[in-house]
Amino acid sequence: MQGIIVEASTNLYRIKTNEKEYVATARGKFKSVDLTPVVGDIVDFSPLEKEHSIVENEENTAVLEKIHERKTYVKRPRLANITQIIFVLSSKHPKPDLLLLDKQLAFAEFLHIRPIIVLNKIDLDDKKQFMEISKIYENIGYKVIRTMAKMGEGIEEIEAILKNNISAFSGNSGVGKSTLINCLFKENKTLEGEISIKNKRGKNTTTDVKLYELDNNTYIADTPGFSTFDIYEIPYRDLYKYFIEFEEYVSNCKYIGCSHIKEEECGVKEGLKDGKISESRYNNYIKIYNELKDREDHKW
Ligand SMILES: Nc1nc2c(ncn2[C@@H]2O[C@H](COP(=O)(O)OP(=O)(O)OP(=O)(O)O)[C@@H](O)[C@H]2O)c(=O)[nH]1
Ligand SMILES: [Mg+2]
Ligand SMILES: [Zn+2]
Repeated sequence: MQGIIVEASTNLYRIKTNEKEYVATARGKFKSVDLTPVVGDIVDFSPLEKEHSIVENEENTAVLEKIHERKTYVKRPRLANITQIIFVLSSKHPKPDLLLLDKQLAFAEFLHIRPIIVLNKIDLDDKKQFMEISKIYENIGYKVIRTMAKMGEGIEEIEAILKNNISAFSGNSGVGKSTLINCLFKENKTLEGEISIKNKRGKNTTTDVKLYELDNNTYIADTPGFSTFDIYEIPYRDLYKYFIEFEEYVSNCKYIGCSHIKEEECGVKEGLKDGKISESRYNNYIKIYNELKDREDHKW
């Protein structure tokens, strides 16, 4: 049988199929191939007869047989096969952190995970600065959704984008991630009264990630957010590749291996001068580049 791991603890995995849930062990064989099952993994498993049950008080137990090839993999928190990261910013209180956003966007591109941007709390933004931010990122081709989570506004659009995906939310504390997720579960008729992410969270003492099923084939990872620590995996010379709008200008650079910072006749800098590349994005590129370079230089 085939299912998806929605929860993992020490050598115990909760697997979900369309019909029911199983609790499975992995036995020793996965250790030998240096492959530990993680939340999000699609797995093959064999259900066990009740009398062979390996877990007390569990109806459906099983043994994990095989992990399917992962489409994506995130180390912190450990998650396989997520297809989207929803980056949540608030227009005000706290103010939008575009450096963090650009860092996380680059990291998502590096991991081949689709980024979606949510600008929340637009009700507090009387100067409508969220319009500027929307424009910067929509021009590049990113999807930007504007919401007022507290009032339940804009939730349908998020719901639509989540469909048939495994998504995780990320963003600074206080931007409204929990408020958004609670709205999503409230509006979902099939889950009414059945699941409360809040209650589940209260009971959950582990820091492990879980997947919550919002709808058929639609999951949300319950995570406090993504660590930007692992962004150091990106070699600084490659960073420009993950600023997706730079690509079409790079071919105009005179020097091979142009860093797009100090060089003359740089296509990216020309794009900036012509107003095709946003100053905020370019400045954050330099900041992140220097951060990555410092880190790499100090490794030795
Ligand atoms: N005015 C306004 N307030 C909002 C909106 N959405 C959320 N809030 C409020 O912002 C505060 C923080 O929201 P949370 O959902 O707890 O934020 P979070 O991102 O989960 O924060 P952490 O769990 O600390 O990471 C709460 O008091 C919410 O009621 C909104 O659209 N407008
Ligand atoms: Mg929260
Ligand atoms: Zn250049």
